[in-house]
Amino acid sequence: MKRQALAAIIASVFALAACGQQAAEKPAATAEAAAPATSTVGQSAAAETPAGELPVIDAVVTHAPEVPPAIDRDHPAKVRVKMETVEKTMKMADGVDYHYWTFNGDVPGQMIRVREGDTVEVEFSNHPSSTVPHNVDFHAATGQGGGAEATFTAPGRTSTFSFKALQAGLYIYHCAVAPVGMHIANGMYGLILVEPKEGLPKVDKEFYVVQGDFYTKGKYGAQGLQAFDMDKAVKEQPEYVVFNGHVGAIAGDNALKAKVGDTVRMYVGNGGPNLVSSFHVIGEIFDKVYVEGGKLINENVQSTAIPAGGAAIVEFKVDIPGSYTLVDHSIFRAFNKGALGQLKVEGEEHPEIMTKKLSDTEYKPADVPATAAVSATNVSAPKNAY
Ligand SMILES: [Cu+2]
Repeated sequence: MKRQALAAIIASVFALAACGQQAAEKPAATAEAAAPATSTVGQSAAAETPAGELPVIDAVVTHAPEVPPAIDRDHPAKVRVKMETVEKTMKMADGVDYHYWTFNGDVPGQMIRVREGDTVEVEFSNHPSSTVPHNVDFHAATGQGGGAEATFTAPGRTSTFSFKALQAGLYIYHCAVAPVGMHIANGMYGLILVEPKEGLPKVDKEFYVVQGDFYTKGKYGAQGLQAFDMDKAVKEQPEYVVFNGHVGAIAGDNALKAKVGDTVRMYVGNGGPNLVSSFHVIGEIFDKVYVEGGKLINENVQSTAIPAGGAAIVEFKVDIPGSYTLVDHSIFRAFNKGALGQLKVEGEEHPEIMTKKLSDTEYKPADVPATAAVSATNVSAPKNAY
């Protein structure tokens, strides 16, 4: 279980602001009730609570693969988010280290969850040990650089700025200091979910997964501390393509877990910097995909494209037990560069949906001499079988 920051509501501010807010919000609620289908940000803006009068809360943020809890507010708030950029060496794969640049100490950075209409106040600190300035470009923000200019921060400094989450969706955030590609390639990205005002349907399990491509001097698996290779990055030839920053971050002992009958929702981002993901879960069909993390919902999807600097929300009910493998279906990335994760599902078998192997008998087509037939005893399952 990874760290999870708990929500801390500032009670006095909340209570004071809530009183004033009820009076201020009433006209908006009435207006929306009169025309719910056509209500827009622009139409309701005039009646909204000024940012200075909003209740102030600390964001609940989580390290991957955990997801902050669903928002149960029915009103906007000023949500405070603390971000710290830290440059640190971590394990890329067995025997392979990499000097990552991170938001809040891991790749991806912590997941942030706010409500459509919230004001997000960002306190952005760059650790004194950093070698370069960092910043953050929120794709969820509207305005200059997504906040990149406002948050440009030298080592040992803290910057603050705020933005209003105008549009619901699942959005990438990333560092945008030059050379931008290098900062992203070193792991500086994460996801912010802007929940629609009406919330998202309840599900049983939620997971946070972000794909990224990494460019090391040594080839895949070359041991020791690996330096960033700018030439490979420019050529878009990564040695590693991984989920959640490290080979095996969500596989084996770290696999995601669910039970038969659960509805699973995955918030999937792609930090890039270069590759487009063909995200697929082997043995499952996405019942729903919030295409590109937006409002459009597609159904019965096998693989969904997630562009670099983009995201998607996928949902599916798990019907039978098994180990379901998450891949980038540009499949050499999965089996040769690390883009593999696992969702382990336990529960009752349902052979009416899929059986185990029921038989294994000799096959003798008419055009093959009897002596060439293969017996089951001299064939073994391939090592990479999933
Ligand atoms: Cu940076």
